[in-house]
Amino acid sequence: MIKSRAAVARAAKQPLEIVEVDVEGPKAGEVLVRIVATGVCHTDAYTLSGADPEGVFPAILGHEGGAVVVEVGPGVTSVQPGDHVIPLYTPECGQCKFCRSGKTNLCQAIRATQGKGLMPDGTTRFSYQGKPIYHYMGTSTFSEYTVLPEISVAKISKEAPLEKVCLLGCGVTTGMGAVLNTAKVQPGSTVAIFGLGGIGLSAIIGAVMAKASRIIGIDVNPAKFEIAKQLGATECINPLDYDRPIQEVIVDLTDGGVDYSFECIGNVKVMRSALECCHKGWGESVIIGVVSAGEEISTRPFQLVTGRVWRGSAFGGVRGRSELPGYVERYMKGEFELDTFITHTMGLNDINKAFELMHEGKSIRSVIHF
Ligand code: NAD
Ligand code: AHE
Ligand code: ZN
Ligand code: ZN
Repeated sequence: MIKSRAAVARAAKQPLEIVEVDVEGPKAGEVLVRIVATGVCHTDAYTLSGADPEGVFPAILGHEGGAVVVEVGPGVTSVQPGDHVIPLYTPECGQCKFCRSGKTNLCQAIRATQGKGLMPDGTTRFSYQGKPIYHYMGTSTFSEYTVLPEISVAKISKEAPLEKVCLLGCGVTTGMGAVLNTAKVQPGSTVAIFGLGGIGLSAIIGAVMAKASRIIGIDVNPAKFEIAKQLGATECINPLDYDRPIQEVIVDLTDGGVDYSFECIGNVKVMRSALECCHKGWGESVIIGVVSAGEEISTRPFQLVTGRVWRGSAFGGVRGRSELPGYVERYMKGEFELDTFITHTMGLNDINKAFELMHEGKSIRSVIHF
């Protein structure tokens, strides 16, 4: 058992509490890692809000980390102490029906226990004053030390700065991957990106890489437009500036609609706009945003009958263990940058500030340094 500084979510809607928790060592097939840095993603705020049907408390949130392996449990062969890893909320076992399908990154080997805040053996490694604390998304990166299944770590180059590439643990990979893997945006395409936070801005980077001809950024917070343009948005629009539905505005701007759209907010009304701004006959809309329990999407089926396609993307369709190290390499070669995303850095004691900045629309990503 070791002590670890951690931000504990005691209950929904309450600020995180910084305490020293107990962490049990890794069991068979598990690894103990030291988190060097972690980003704060909107999904952490979503779960803390109480809207996540899988949200259990008390828990240690966080899923966008950069880490060093400290100890491995029996049977672990693919990593050893000292290795640098990115924790994966989408593991890759390589053996389940999903992994073998070649059609998805959604490995289901440990999905059931992960969704309940437990390790694959049905127990937790965290406790505080003798009472168990739940894991979150299989990662719990808001703790200096955390235990992960071996299939939930991607070994990366030791040269990569963990306090930056932690963002590849969720946000940046999700946005880029949704464009490059899920939608497979073609050169010359027109693209609309709804929501210019960490995910939407990463989708812009993906669209630039895919050589899209027009990249339209949409946000109700115009403070996001400057960074969006810096990263490659060709134009930015604010739905609040118009007195008609934004999908109509985009259809007019693009001679009938865009080839691809991405919803990077988590708003079912915007999901509808994102679908309906797509071009008749072929436009494809990808849902990335995560929505509260009980909410549903709607549109006229005619939208699909007439050729638009609605799909979704988790972790950008990226298979973490086999493909994420390649994203890190591409970053190291300078194919994209991460500095623009890191608008704030802070210590764990100030983690609640990171949530405030996100809700106020003042940050893209806050990175917590341990
Ligand atoms: P964020 O808070 O940084 O950014 C959201 C942006 O949306 C903000 O700029 C905000 O101003 C804008 N916005 C809010 N309401 C809007 C509206 N009605 N119209 C236009 N713009 C609006 O969030 P993020 O970290 O970028 O995450 C975005 C979404 O993606 C969240 O729902 C998050 O849970 C989800 N997410 C999904 C995956 C996945 O794998 N599918 C991964 C990461 C995040
Ligand atoms: N528990 C949530 C699931 C939310 C969700 O869709 N999560 C995304 C990752 S968001 C990262 O910021 C995901 O990967 N989903 C696939 C999965 O298996 O969870 C809910 O709403 O029920
Ligand atoms: Zn995330
Ligand atoms: Zn699998």
